[in-house]
Amino acid sequence: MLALALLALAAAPPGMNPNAVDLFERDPELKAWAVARFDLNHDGWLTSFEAQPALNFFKDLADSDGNGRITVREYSQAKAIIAAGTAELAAAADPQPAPR
Ligand SMILES: [Ca+2]
Ligand SMILES: [Ca+2]
Repeated sequence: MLALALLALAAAPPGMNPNAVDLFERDPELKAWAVARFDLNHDGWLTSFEAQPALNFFKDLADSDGNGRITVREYSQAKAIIAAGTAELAAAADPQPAPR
């Protein structure tokens, strides 16, 4: 498990946000959501690879005015949406391929 995670980190392309995992480590509620949706190998842990689409999804969801920055207000609104379970609706509009 650990070896696999390290391999994934080592193989991460340079364009990835290295803080993606940190965001979820800092916020247990957000992490629970991200692990439920984006933990591709179901090991209960998000690698940088897995956290990246989660971060991108969260940014799309949270950045309601589309200015590329997440304010504290946008962050808490996005968390409210996630908590309400309506993130699934936004996911349907996301072009990212979902597992069937
Ligand atoms: Ca995983
Ligand atoms: Ca914004």
